[in-house]
Amino acid sequence: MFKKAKGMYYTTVDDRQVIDAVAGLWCVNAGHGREEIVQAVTQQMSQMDYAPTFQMGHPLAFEAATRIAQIMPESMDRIFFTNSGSESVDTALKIALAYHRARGEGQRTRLIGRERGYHGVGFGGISVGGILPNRKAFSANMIPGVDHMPATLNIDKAAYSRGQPAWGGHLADELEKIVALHDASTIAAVIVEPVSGSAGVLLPPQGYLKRLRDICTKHGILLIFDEVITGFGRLGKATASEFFGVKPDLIAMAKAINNAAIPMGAVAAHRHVHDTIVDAGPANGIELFHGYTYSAHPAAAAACIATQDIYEKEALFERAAEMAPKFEQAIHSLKGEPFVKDIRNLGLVGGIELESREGAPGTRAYDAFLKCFQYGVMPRFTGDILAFSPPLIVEESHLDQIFETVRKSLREVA
Ligand code: PXG
Repeated sequence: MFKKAKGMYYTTVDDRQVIDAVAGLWCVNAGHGREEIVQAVTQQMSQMDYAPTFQMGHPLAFEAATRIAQIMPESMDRIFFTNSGSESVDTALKIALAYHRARGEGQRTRLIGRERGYHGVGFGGISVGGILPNRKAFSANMIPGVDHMPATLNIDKAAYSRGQPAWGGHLADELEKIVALHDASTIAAVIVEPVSGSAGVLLPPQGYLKRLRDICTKHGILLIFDEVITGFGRLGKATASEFFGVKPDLIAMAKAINNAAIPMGAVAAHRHVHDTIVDAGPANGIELFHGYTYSAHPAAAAACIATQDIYEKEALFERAAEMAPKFEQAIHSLKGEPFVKDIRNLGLVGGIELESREGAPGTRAYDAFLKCFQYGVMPRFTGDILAFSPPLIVEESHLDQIFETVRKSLREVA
């Protein structure tokens, strides 16, 4: 349990310092305890605690939207605020359905996700997601008409890839097979994480995302990037879309949008998608029946603006890009340590996959995690994968501390 956080470190309830190797939960990209954010939120809470965003509005909502729009890919400047990644995913899926209906193609209701995809825990997110434990208890109640593409990880073909694996671009063609099975006229959208984080750092093979884009464009299907983890500098650019040079129609985000100081998420829509829905709406009526009490909450919006200021002033996205080669070097130095079977990385995200114990999958990474924690480092673990995504303020000395601790921990795990 933690009681304090500052910069790269947490303090536990028993007063130990633990270095944060995963930015909280992939979200505290500017580091902990940023005074600028504290002040902006405090000031806003004393000035105005809450204002509705149904029919009414407040300036910070528009200011925050403008700031987000400025760093989104060109023309993706229509912003819808939510309070979490799960809500952003559901919002993006609904916008996709509304878009097709507005165009007179309301029969396009099918949604395509991917095996091992994580899109939060709403019914939409678990339906398009591919994480078994999140799905099986609710399987009878998934939203209908969903299909899944295969995951892109193949350790036999692409172990120890540095950056994007050379193998696997052809996996995007599986989408063509799904289109052939269901017909494009029934498909509304494809949703993927450009880099998947919580399933254990699964990277897009070279050419894969561009091929998905091309197939979607060819068949009039919207492409949604779930950038809840990749947004706001994780790969060294504002978005993964910018990093890969592939533009989706909708981007779901959350987490680092305001350094996780107050719950907030957002969806960025391409103008064309926004305008299609809004132009088809009734005059003076509501175009999209969707929104949350706390959409663009004043405190969250204040934290968002202060966070964007920090990213800009400290050039943290560029800093992430600068640190990425050092991060790559440090994480790959663990090749050959006990039980390590794969290491993969991109930007400031990395995963170390361990051989599983027979009959007890997940226990080895968990033991390694406990050792690391005991020695003052907090990575993330999922299955037998240790995941790393440090705050973008990370320094070389922190990287040394993180990965030397992991080395020591792995040597002590049976
Ligand atoms: N999409 C992606 C890609 C995510 O990583 C969500 C949506 C949902 O966001 P909310 O804010 O509703 O939780 C996420 C969240 C882990 C872990 O173990 C990852 C997430 C959440 C909790 C645990 O790595 N990512």
